[in-house]
Order: sequence, then structure tokens, then C-alpha cells
Amino acid sequence: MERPIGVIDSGVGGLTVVKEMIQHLPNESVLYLGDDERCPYGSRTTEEVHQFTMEMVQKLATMDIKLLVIACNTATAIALESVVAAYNFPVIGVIVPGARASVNSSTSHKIAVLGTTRTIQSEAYTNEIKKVAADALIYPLDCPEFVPLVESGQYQSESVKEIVHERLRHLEHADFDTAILGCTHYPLLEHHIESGLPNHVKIISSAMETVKDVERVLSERRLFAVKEAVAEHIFLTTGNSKTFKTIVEEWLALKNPNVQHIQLP
Ligand code: I24
Ligand code: DGL
Repeated sequence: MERPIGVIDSGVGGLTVVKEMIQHLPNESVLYLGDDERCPYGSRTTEEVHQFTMEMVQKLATMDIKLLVIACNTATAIALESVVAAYNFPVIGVIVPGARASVNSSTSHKIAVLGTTRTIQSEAYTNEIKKVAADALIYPLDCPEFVPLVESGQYQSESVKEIVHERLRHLEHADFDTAILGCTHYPLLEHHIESGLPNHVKIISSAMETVKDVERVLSERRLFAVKEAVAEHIFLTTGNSKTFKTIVEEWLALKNPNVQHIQLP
């Protein structure tokens, strides 16, 4: 079997990144680890997010991954630098790809960033955007109610749309032409977010941009699986494997996926 691509997330949200990956890189095997037991990370302290993320990476580092994707925006914001410094395999977070794509998309370099409280407070997106466009003007907005809304399963409903629009009203006097979905869960709210922002605003999904980066790094390092490779995905969760499996089945349209419960550290 080919070595898998490791993917870590605070829970199930990183499956939005895996979905893009399976679609664009169908020969690649994914080894996913979600820390469902301790999710959400977005409202935790910097120290907690850092420690939990390092524990997840340590676990996958023992499992012969060829590359690591930190699919969680909060974990990327807090721990990407430490992970890059500590391991030899290539590491890709979701923030640099999203930040870079937003600068390419924005003609005014005025960009809104949506994310969890911890991600927004870290200013990781602001810092990465300013590295590529020093003149950029950033409008950060944390949306603490969005993750529970998605996890309620009712994310397509009218009432959820109202709550999303209400939060986005904080940006009504801001002038920007691009908005970043800086959280794993926000692609599920994309329609509501789009309809709650002015028509000309372009939406960047960090999940989608990250997969383009994965493809580029696999190519540069000659790490692609062979064309004949049949992908075998494994999903590890620190939480309930049955509910996790239901979400994997539904979201990735996989029949009887391999889902296992594990303990960290
Ligand atoms: N969506 C998410 N998390 C959940 C959920 C959901 N429950 C229903 N849906 N629960 O995230 C998180 C809590 N843990 C508890 C232990 O087991 C695992 C879950 C968003 C998922 C993004 C891929 C709604 C739902 C679903 C299937 C697909 C998408 C979705 F059931 F939003
Ligand atoms: N995965 C997290 C993120 O992308 C959202 C869920 C959480 O707060 O743990 O920021």
C-alpha cells in the first residue's frame, strides 16, 4: 500500500478538506485523525490548542504518513510553526493557501476574514495576507455561533440563514471585495454567507485552496501515489466512532468506511 496523506482536525469539520482531496486526488489514501472528544478548539486557550495539536501530530508521525495537512484553521493558526519545526515530512496548513488566494482574488486588497474566536484573535490570517500584500486592509470577524449551527444539522434552514446574516451585519459598513471562509465548517454555510454579503464579494474557501497546495507539494517532491493505486482511507477519532462513521458516510458518500476510536496522547 502507498503511504497515506495524514490529515488532522479538531473533529469532523476537516472532512470538508478531505472531500476536496478525494475529488481532486482520487489515487491518494487519507489517514484522518479528528479530536472529537475535545472539540471545539475555537473557544479553547492557545495553550490547549497547541498541546492537543502536537499530540495529534505525534500520533500520525508514528504511522508513516508522507505529508501532513492541518485541516483545522484554529490548530493551524496556533501550532503550524511548531509542527513544521519538529518534523521532517512536509506540512500544509489551511491559512497560507486561503490567505494567498484571497490576495489573488482581491483587486482592492480589502479582505474580510471569518473564523473562530481563537483563529481571529491569533491574527494568523492578517499576518499571512500582509506578507503577500503589505497594503492590505483586513476586516476580521469571529463567528462563534457558526460551528454549533452547522453541527446542529439544520444548517440549510431559514432560521440558520437569519443568524448568519445577523452576524455578517457587523461588516455592513466595511468595504471589501473578498471574504475568506477561515473555518472548516463554513463551506457548509457558504450559500447563507454569500447571500448575506454584497453581490460583488468573492468567497474564498481555505479548504479548496489547501488541496491545490497539497497537489503542488506532492508534485514538487515526487510524492504522488502511482496511477494504479487504489485509495484506502482510514478515519481515527478520539470521540464516538459510530456517530463519526455516520457523518463520514454521509459527507464523503463512502460505504462502510474504516472508522476507529483512539485515545490521545
Ligand atoms: N456536523 C458536524 N459535526 C457534528 C454534524 C454533526 N452532527 C450532525 N451534523 N457533530 O460538523 C460533531 C460532534 N461529534 C460527536 C462525535 O461523533 C462525531 C461528531 C460538520 C461536518 C462537516 C463535514 C450535520 C452533518 C452531517 C453529515 C454531513 C454534514 C453535516 F450529519 F453537517
Ligand atoms: N476545525 C475548527 C476550525 O477550522 C472549527 C471547529 C472547532 O472550533 O474546533 O477552526
